[in-house]
Amino acid sequence: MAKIVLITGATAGIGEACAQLFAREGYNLILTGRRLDRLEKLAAKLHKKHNVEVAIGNFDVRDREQVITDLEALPAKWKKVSVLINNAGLSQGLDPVQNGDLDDWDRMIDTNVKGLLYVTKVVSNWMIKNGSGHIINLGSIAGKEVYPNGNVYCASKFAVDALSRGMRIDLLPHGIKVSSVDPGAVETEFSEVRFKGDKERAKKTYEGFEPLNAMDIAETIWFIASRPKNVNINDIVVMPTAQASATNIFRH
Ligand code: NDP
Ligand code: 8X3
Repeated sequence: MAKIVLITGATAGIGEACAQLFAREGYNLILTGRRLDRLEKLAAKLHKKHNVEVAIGNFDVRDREQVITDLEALPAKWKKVSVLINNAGLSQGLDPVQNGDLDDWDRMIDTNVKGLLYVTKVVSNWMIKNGSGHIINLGSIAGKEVYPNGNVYCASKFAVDALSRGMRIDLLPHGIKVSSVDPGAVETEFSEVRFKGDKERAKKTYEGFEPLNAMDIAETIWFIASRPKNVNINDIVVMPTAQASATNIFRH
């Protein structure tokens, strides 16, 4: 059977681009997300185009019972996952901490930190049984630098950075590689989600410079996943050429 990649948050942006790229490379796919219609459409498209098998996990990563139940319900052949891409994540709001919305904070911490952990717990145990695997976490430049009003989103991505380091130590004896990718500005649905559907404000985020696109990050992830057995890429920070740091973007 072909190798299997499990991608969380495959209904949009970086996760969807990873699904396209790994399918092109012949991987069978487990695609997860909350929007079932998108998962079904993508699964049908990739099966037809690349003749790969696709399983769907239609769950919210914040719901730990559902994460465990849905993943464990997959047939045994799907549990031979070679690569887990912990991509599902979001930012909500961009406010100084004193004005922050508690629900926004919960959503970010529950998704970006706890959701990633729930999926990792299940899949790392499959990988331990299989004696190999590779986990690739989506961090962010926001997990390396704190920027104004980024407070809780940055904290959630600093947590991902810490988890990538911790997972690498704990899983090393089991033959499992752990890597992280930390992008700067990537034009996806990310800003629309951050600004709660305000498309104009979202568009402004990327005005006056050329941001990264989802496939730029998928290609980086593919590079990491396709290294030989003796090579692990711990961490890659990928920025748009026009972005020198989290807060320094050169706009025309
Ligand atoms: P998108 O908004 O385009 O995609 C986010 C994906 O995450 C969607 O597929 C969404 O699926 C899924 N998701 C969000 N919340 C949940 C949830 N509770 N349960 C299950 N799935 C969820 O954003 P990006 O592709 O840009 O973001 C992907 C990752 O990359 C995130 O972790 C983000 O923090 C990180 N990142 C993004 C950057 C950027 O500038 N865009 C830069 C650095 C890092 P659905 O809504 O269907 O559940
Ligand atoms: C997304 C990039 O700079 O908006 O993680 O935090 S940023």
